[in-house]
Amino acid sequence: MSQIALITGASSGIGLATARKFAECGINLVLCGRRKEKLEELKKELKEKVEVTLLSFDVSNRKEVFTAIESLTEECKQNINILVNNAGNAHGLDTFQDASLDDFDSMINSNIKGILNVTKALLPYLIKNKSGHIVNLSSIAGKETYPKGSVYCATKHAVESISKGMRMDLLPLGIKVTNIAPGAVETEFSLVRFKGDKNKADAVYTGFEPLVADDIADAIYYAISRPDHVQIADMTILPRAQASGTVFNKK
Ligand code: 8X3
Repeated sequence: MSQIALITGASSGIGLATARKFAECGINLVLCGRRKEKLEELKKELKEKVEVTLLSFDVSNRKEVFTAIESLTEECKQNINILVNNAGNAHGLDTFQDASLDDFDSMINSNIKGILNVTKALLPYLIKNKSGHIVNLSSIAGKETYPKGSVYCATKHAVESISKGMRMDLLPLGIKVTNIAPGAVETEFSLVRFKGDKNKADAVYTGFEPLVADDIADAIYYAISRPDHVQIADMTILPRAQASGTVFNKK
């Protein structure tokens, strides 16, 4: 049976790498993001391999999410069976006392409300199709809290909890839930966290070999391609030179 995957945050980083990996493996795609031009470029690249549909919305905007998902063709809605909740970001790396409420709001909106909005909008179709796999992108920050990361870490702890809760509640419906918790992956993540300060962003990944987005895309594909009776519940993936959120073996 041909598969269809919806990936949020598909215009860059782990989402983009996952789209490429899935296309290589013949999985049709619904690619979601805010940056329409980037999605169009990706569609041009992948449409020879698989069917690609684009949806442009902000995951934190409930109305936009539901309208976009409703706009999918009936055929797509009847066959969609994989959801990769990848969209999310860190805004700032500051002590609690210095961090801004605006940054807190941005992280809560994209990292928590985003998963809730997209999953609730798509879930009726996964349930109707009696087949489904939801992959939630957490972080090492969902396993531990580090200094200056209180709210980012809180949002990723929420993802961990939501993944566990979904896995239990969706169990009778036959829907698998996988939680993936990467450590340091060199993407636009740090550039966004440091609001475009490239020096600060680059410094995060110097002195060791970080993960790249393809490493996580491989793990996501591994999780969704297991035999039917196997459910990968949780994967924590670190660079060889990282032992925890803050412990690195830097040269
Ligand atoms: C991204 C990894 O270590 O910067 O979630 O929190 S980390």
